[in-house]
Amino acid sequence: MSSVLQPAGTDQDDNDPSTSGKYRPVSSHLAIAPPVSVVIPAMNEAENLPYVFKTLPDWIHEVVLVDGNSTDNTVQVARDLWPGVKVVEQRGKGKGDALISGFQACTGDIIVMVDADGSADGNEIVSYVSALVSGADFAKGSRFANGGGTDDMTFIRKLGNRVLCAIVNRKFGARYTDLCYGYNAFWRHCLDKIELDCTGFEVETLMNIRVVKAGLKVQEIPSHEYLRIHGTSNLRAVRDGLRVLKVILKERSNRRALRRRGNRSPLLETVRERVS
Ligand SMILES: Nc1nc2c(ncn2[C@@H]2O[C@H](COP(=O)(O)OP(=O)(O)OP(=O)(O)O)[C@@H](O)[C@H]2O)c(=O)[nH]1
Ligand SMILES: [Mg+2]
Repeated sequence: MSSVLQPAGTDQDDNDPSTSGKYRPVSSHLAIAPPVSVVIPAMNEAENLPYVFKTLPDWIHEVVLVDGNSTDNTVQVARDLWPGVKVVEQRGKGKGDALISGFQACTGDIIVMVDADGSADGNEIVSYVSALVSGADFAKGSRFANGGGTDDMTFIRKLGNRVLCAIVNRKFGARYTDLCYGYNAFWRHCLDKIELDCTGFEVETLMNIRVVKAGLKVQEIPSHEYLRIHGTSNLRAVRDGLRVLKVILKERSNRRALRRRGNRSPLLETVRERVS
């Protein structure tokens, strides 16, 4: 049998450090080598964490929980449920700020972002990871792709998401079916290309715009969003919708400015000036 046809994770040369023990089966037909980190932003989610951790696959390399100064026992519950959990105490405020801190603390090659309200099913992580190991840079969850769904969006939020998504598609040449969704995964190297710099719920929109601007390969993954189990949403449709719109307009004007400069980045300009 050719080595190419051998199933990953079996019959490998145990003396070869580049392969031995590296592949882990993640489903009945897939084994992967890259370590997967899961980042969970959590603010007062102690009651929901048991549902979140229950569905996380055991092949995950690490779980990073970013605690937004919770006043309940979110951190203790996380430690009890997942003894190796890495807890990051958030210094700033907002979901965007939490995710940026969480991404920095990750050591995996693949990073998955999962909400802590019980709305995301950890069993879907394998679909995201499959897309990434098959060639995508960014696996973007979508509740409105074929096979996805949501139990947790009001009519107004669906409408807002749809309109904002249409604007992003038109202005940035994307073909997204969902825009403001917190369940996504990507290779760590994407972070260098998208340089996140926002604090609130607009973070997902900013990521979705920047990956398309950076020319990264994006694949949508159908995902089902369940109802938040306990507690109330931290999102406020109008306030956060406006923040999303502001981000879209800002990214659009940055793009225009870049075009006016002939698509030259400031760094490239400096190098050119020095050379000439
Ligand atoms: N660390 C941290 N986590 C936050 C912050 N704001 C929101 N989160 C978390 O981000 C995730 C998403 O927030 P939600 O309030 O569920 O917002 P949403 O999913 O858009 O709204 P729902 O659909 O109503 O649940 C949850 O796990 C929150 O606990 C924050 O400021 N800091
Ligand atoms: Mg939620």
